[in-house]
Amino acid sequence: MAATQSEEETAKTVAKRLKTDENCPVTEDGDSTVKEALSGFKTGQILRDSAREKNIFIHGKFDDQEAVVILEKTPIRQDVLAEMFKSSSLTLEMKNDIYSTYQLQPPPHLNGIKTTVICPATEKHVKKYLRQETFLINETEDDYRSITLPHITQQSFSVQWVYNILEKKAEADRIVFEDPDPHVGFVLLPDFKWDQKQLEDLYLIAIVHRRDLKSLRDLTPDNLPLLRNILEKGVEAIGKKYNVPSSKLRMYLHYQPSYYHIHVHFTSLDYEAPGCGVERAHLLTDVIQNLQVQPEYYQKRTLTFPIRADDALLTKFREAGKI
Ligand code: DD3
Repeated sequence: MAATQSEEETAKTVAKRLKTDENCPVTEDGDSTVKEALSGFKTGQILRDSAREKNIFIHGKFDDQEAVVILEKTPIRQDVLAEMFKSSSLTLEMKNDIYSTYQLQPPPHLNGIKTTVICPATEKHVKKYLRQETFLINETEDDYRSITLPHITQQSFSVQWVYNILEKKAEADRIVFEDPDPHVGFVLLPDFKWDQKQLEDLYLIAIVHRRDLKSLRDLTPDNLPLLRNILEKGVEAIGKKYNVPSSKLRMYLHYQPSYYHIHVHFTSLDYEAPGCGVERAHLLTDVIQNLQVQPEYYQKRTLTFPIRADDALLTKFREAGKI
């Protein structure tokens, strides 16, 4: 019964590499390196790719689970050059006068591709990566109350991954700094857009412990101690760990945020992070001052933000005759 045995063997391997109930290639326990973990991925639509950014976003399936896989080549690091030159093979492509081109084959450990897997992925995840036209919305106080707030309540976007971080159920080993205070405390950790291999594209997020603040719109002067705490201790922790001073840090909140649990972005000034433009980013220092000058600033002011053509919120603004 060799066939049965190999089938059993396969089932065991699959069970080992797939975590519990989901047929997604997640490894939590034991070895974090899994061979052929992506071999079960059936490629579907290419959602987006960029030769300049050297990445590709693929919609596909693991068995019957919808998934998005993101592959990205990362920058070449100076500190590995010596080893790279020493242990790579070189294949000539062409030679002409003083000019020649090659394919260099680095050893596997210097040739990694940053990979992100979202599985099971919802339609929202799939849409997120499709290129889309965007529009600006000027959201008044009334618009927020009558259109945006009902929309975010009704959609009930999951922030389970945020709670997992706060409860140390995920990424606990990646935490750079934590202030455990329930009112002004937060967790600072690398955003997963950053592979932490170089400081040029440094990207961390401060996620607050309290769970009652959805976005900028909820901020009042009561939250000034929280915001000042994030500014002060976030800067201090990043200075200590990465030796990057506050004068090289861009600290801001998004409006609209991509998840409705208040958080602050810390990115390197030398890196034009996606979403750091004027149409979406609100500098933490400005937010603090606005609240000092006008207590109801973020409840009263019209806030402008970009929105994708396929976003349901845009439809709601259209239906209300607001654009
Ligand atoms: C997200 C915004 C959210 C797809 C993608 C990202 N940093 C995260 C889960 C864990 C994380 C993040 C949603 C989701 Cl690619 C859908 O981001 C995260 N962990 N930004 C960290 N450290």
